[in-house]
Amino acid sequence: MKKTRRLILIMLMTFFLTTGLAAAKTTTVKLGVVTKPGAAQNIVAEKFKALLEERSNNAYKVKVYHSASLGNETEILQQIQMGTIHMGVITGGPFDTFDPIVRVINYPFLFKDHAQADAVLDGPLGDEILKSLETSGFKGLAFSENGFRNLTNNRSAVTGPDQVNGLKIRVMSSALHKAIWQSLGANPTPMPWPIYTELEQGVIDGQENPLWVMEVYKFYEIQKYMTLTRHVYSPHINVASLNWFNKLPAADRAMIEAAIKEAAEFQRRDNRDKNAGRLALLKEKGMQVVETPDVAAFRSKVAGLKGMDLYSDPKVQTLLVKILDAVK
Ligand code: EAX
Repeated sequence: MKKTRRLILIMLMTFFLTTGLAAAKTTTVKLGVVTKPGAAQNIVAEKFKALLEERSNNAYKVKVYHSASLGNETEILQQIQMGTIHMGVITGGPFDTFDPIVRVINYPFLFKDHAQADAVLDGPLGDEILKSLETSGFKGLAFSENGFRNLTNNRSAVTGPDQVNGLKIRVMSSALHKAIWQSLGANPTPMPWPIYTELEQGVIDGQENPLWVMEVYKFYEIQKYMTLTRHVYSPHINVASLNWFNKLPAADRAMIEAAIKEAAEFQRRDNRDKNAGRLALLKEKGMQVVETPDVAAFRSKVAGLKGMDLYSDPKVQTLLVKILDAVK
């Protein structure tokens, strides 16, 4: 009898001890995105959450803070630098002020298609960009995508630079994106996401984003014309706070890195698979679409950008030359 009681006691103690330990070991990863459920960034975040929680047997929990509940993309990045947010899936544009090297991938008309973008970003040149982010406190983990950006507006159908002249458009918080649209003759204003109200109220005539944005954010309700300019291939950079990440055990770092890379690849495929359906839907909703604008005319307007101050940092210029060479 005594023996049995002792055994039960030991079993109970073991139970409390192990569950207690397991609870103490759970790490909650705070991940920020500016967009809402269904958006490209959220698809990456949710897939990463599922993969990491499952593979770590819930030792890691991922809490996705979406819809700018932690601030806009610049503010999320600042909090990741400080380590108060652990991870983020953030559009390439706003990285501009943290590390000018990202301007290289946002260079206008750089990639002709997805295969070319993947070859560069998944290769050594992409790694150089991810590595460079460490100087500003980010662990660069993977590239997922917003996609090729297209112009929408309410003033007139745009077939070439002539109709862009004087167009009031919103751009991301990025010196490069502002310079691109100035070179094209527009009147660009940097504003953080979201921008529905500004478009609805007519504060701006237009904006530029990939097809999924026009669908998920219902821009077809408030924007009449769309032109498939594909002027910038817009990646997301999936980052972690470098300080936080470096303190994790090596096996956990590898698990996180593998999970976010897989989530990114999953999302890129998902996004691309849906593009044809999106274009059809946007037309059906009444948007007037120019599918083959005068890209050569747009390109010649932005040709001077690579010699501008924006690219004058030797590290940035060297990488730009390498990437331009790789996509020839
Ligand atoms: O997904 O601010 C922007 O235009 C970005 O593309 C944003 O991430 C929307």
